[in-house]
Amino acid sequence: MRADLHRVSANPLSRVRNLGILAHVDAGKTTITERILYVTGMTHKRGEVHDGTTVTDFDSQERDRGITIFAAAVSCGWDGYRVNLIDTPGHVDFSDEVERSLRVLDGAITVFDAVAGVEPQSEAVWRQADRHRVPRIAFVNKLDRAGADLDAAVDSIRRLHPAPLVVQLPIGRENGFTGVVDLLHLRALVWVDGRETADEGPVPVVLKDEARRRRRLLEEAVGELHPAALEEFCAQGAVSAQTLSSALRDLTRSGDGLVVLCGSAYRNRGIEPLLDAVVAYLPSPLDVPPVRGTQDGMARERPADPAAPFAALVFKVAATATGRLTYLRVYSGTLRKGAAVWDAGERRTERIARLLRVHADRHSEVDAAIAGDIVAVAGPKAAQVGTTLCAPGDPLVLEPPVAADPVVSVAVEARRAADVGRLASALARLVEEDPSLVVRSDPQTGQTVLSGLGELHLEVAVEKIHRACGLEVTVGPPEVAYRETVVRGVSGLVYRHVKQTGGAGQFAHVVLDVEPADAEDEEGFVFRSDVAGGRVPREYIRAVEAGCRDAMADGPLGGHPVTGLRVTLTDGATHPKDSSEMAFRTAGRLGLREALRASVMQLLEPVAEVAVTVPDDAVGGVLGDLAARRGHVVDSAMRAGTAVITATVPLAELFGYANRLHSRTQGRGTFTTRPAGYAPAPPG
Ligand SMILES: Nc1nc2c(ncn2[C@@H]2O[C@H](COP(=O)(O)OP(=O)(O)OP(=O)(O)O)[C@@H](O)[C@H]2O)c(=O)[nH]1
Ligand SMILES: [Mg+2]
Repeated sequence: MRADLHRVSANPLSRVRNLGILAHVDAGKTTITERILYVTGMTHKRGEVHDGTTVTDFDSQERDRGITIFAAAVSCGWDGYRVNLIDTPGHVDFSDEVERSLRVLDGAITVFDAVAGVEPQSEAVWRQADRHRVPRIAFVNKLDRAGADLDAAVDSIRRLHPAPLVVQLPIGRENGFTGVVDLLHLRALVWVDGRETADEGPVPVVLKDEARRRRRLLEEAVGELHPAALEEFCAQGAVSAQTLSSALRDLTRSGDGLVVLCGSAYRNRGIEPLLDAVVAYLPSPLDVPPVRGTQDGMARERPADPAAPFAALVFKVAATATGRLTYLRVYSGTLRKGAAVWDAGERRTERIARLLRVHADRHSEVDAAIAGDIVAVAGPKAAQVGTTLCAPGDPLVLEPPVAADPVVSVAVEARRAADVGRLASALARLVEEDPSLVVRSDPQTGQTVLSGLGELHLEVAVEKIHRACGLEVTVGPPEVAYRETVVRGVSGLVYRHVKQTGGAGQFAHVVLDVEPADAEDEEGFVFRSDVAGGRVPREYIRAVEAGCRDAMADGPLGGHPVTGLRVTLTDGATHPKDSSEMAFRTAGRLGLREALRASVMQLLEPVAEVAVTVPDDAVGGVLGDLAARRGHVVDSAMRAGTAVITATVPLAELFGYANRLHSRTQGRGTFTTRPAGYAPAPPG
């Protein structure tokens, strides 16, 4: 079954699959990646997460903590196809890594735990993948676990997708799970311990009826979604394996159906059929729509064609012992070693010194990369995540991934005064590698403040500095990022910005209405102009809007960003000589600032949805503790001696919760969180 990578590398684009593995924390993404590398012959030993021996969790913190923190790319060959794979982290604090990965992927395997089914973070990454329109197949993992139930897991998947199409039937349960019936070809695949590959054979007699029944259900379900399958079903009363397979490919790519497979990564069962499904159903770079970007402000499309001008998106940068590596997804054209490329972000030309095929922390040099490839390059000195590298003669700017807003901050300080400069450059490097981290200096205290997506995110960041540079860092208590919003606005606020101090004067007159925005306005700011009869020219109106955005950076309650408001410019006046865009921008800024001071404002704090899983006997204590943390229980469910309590809790109250839960439940309780937006903070 081992494929020959060299043979694969000569294959055209249709034989490339760029995919990610997505799931809730601990669903088994890294273990699946590890087994894929094993069955494709890329490794000769199966690594384990708990031993710290996997290929993709190679960072020392990942090994110590037993979780994935950084998305890692690996490449392998299967059945004549090249599979570029990104193993992503499941912990919510690292969801920005997932976002950046999703931006450059053509497809994904979403993994579910056969016992827990859909978990909070599986839902979050599912929605993330929806936003990027990434076609997916599902793998229900851990079928060997006590309590594993494929049908129940599939039922919970219906929450995410209305048409799960299960193409396998498990053979044996829990510890006795040995293989699967392939419902397309009605054959059994059984993995015997100690043997490398699956034994293929007829469907076990006891499962024959059930396999036929499920095959029929699959044919009906596919027929309902796919015209060609329906036609065959009506004409012949059945659908052939070949028709099913091509229908499943279409349904996967359109997103109308979700192919579901199952197995146990830990026991190495179900991996080969998963790879077969990846190449059969998930799209190649040629099957996804041409990438879109802008050129001189005009929208442009680029086909995934090696002969087109070169364009690639930077989705990761990493400082390594041998220098800076820039990870690229090539969307069009061909990149050769030694080529000059245009860094559209920094606006400078860079030379590609080395081109590398990525294999987690190891790399092999190649001479060229073509459209559809994921590679790392050495040479570019300043390219940032989200930047486009492109042909100097044909510059294109691809849409960058959107970085999440940081919600938690800590003050950081070098323990030794002599290390201040080193800390500053270490922080700068950190932010470069992870744009969801932000470093700023607090204007009031002069302290350096590091902000990120959660407590763990910041802890990992600080520890990284410590491990990489040997720096001792003092870290302050975590604080959340507040926001301000309008509860009751003002109308007809008049602001006149007039300056006559010799030379050209400044004149701008604006009248503003400010009111709370509708909850659906996701951006948090809506600007409209109602000015009659061209009393204010269009470019000045745009300047007023820009000025309002400036004013939203610091609100009247405590200098926090302002969100959730609608501003209407109702009137204004200009001066024939002294009016300018700058004057109107200033009027917009100072006018809105005054309007906000006159409005009734509300402080908002970030809130998280927490799902706590605890043994029955600890429920009372956990509920009391959540109430003390201003939590609101929204759901609780009991299942086989454990309870899952879902609550919304202010993020500020969740600091240190991991330790608290651990001690309250003698280590038997676990919890996960996900951001749940902002909610009014109590006064004081
Ligand atoms: N019983 C059982 N355990 C498994 C299986 N697959 C993975 N595990 C275990 O589940 C734990 C988590 O596995 P990982 O592969 O690290 O999960 P992950 O999804 O990569 O986790 P994060 O990267 O931290 O989100 C490890 O202890 C694995 O050994 C499986 O099929 N059966
Ligand atoms: Mg992992």
